[in-house]
Amino acid sequence: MRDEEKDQRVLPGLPRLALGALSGALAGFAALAVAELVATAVRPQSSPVVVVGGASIDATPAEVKDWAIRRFGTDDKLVLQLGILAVLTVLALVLGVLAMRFRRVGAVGVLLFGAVGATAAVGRPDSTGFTDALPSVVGAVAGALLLYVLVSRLTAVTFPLASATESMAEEVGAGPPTSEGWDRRGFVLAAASAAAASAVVGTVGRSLNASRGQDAIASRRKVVLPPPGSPARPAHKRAGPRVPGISPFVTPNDDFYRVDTALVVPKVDATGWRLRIHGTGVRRPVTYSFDDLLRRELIERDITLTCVSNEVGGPYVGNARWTGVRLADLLAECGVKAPSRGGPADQLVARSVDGMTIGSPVEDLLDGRDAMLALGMNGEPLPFAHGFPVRMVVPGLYGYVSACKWIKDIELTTFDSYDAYWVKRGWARKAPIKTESRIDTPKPFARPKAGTVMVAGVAWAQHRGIDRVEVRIDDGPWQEAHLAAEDSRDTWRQWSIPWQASKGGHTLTVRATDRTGTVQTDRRARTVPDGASGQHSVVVTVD
Ligand SMILES: Nc1nc2c(c(=O)[nH]1)N[C@H]1C(S)=C(S)[C@@H](COP(=O)(O)O)O[C@H]1N2
Ligand SMILES: [Mo]
Repeated sequence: MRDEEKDQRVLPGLPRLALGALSGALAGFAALAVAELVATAVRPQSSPVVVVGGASIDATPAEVKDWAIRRFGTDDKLVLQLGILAVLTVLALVLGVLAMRFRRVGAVGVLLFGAVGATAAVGRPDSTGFTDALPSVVGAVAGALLLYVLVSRLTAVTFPLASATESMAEEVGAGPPTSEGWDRRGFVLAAASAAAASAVVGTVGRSLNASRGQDAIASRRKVVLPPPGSPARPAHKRAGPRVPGISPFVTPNDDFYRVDTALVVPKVDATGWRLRIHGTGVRRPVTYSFDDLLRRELIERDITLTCVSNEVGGPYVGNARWTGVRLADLLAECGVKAPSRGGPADQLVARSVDGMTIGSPVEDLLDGRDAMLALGMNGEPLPFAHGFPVRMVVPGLYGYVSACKWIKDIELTTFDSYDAYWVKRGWARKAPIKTESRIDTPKPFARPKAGTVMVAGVAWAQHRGIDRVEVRIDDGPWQEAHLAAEDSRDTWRQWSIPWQASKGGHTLTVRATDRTGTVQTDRRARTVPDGASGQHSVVVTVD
């Protein structure tokens, strides 16, 4: 009698498939749990979901990634990981069903997923070598073994010896030794203990991984930022409009938008951190420690950061008081010259500990603007999510071409010879921030009462400065809004205008004019390749 006929007889169709699928799911769960535990010994970034997630982020076309950032915001990473888990679950269920028919194929399938994870792990730009493959490999072996064991219980009446099972096929055909014809007790026992063990192993692994980085946390706690030699303008000089609902001039660190590709926030120990500056036209390559930078004169500047993925009216813009060292000084000390003064390098490529590459025009960095290596954000050391210990901040350039977080290396090169991470994925090589304005209040679809309604928001054109903001009600004339005193041309400006609101539906539209005289265009452009344009409108109903 052929194997599958025997199996069908001992356990009827549907429950048989369901139990096979369950075995697959348990095997997948066990594989991930074991991998998580192994990752604690390697590094949290080597866990399969993280490496496969990272590889998918890198492989995602600009349009899709941009959509994900817009659609899910800072939750995009959570959504991605849940998506990967969902796909893995489906595949595990299928493998389980397959394994009922072809026991070895199921196990080999699990191992193949391990190979995919291992390949992704070793191929990550921040990979530390073949050890990164260990979590995927060990996890897959554990999963494959478990699947084999479970399916054996389902398809063989006499376990544990699979070979014995085969040789006894005749016997089995002659009459199953148990009333159900499959090792129900053995299966339930194996499945339940595997599930319990996986839950424990996975939980322990997760919490160990989450508690990693204590040295980095301690090193951050120890940082004392000396008073800046060159302080920012005093805050009292810029009494902004106090309108409820308007963005505060300074965005608190906890509210500051976060956009990056890191599925695990890098926790860098400042004590061991080094920054190397080298490359084309660097006459004296140097390496700085964190203390080297702290000992230099610090500048403190208010600078508004904006993401190229920010849609018109979107949330990916924030203003902070940054403390750091002037990048131009460091470059000058290394002998770097601006291209306009004969320097051979026109692109500065910053590299982070997590393998990000960000390219900025050398000309912009040396034109006198306050491009800096920031160590502090709003009076405290950089939060880990915003680049501790050191990141770049450059007024006037979108984050993806300037604001490298967790920076560790600066290479001078040319735009002709190297495309940085986002450029390879369809974004523009150079991207100055576009003149934009946003209505913060009233919110879309608000229902204010008729009478005086304050319309207010922020406008930005970093490094050019905002000169005027105008608001239009429906198709009426543009009316000039009141602008808060300018802090510097590198920050946004708050604006407000009282509106005598009459009952009914209204559309409010805002536009800014920058100091070059450029009026914010009403021509809508998508975020890819160099930033969205258009005017922000809000529709409200006045009661
Ligand atoms: N290492 C690293 N640095 C990075 C990124 C990243 O993905 N990785 N994203 C950049 C982008 S696109 C932006 S807009 C800013 C956002 O900085 P924030 O998260 O501190 O607001 O960081 C930039 N620096
Ligand atoms: Mo960005």
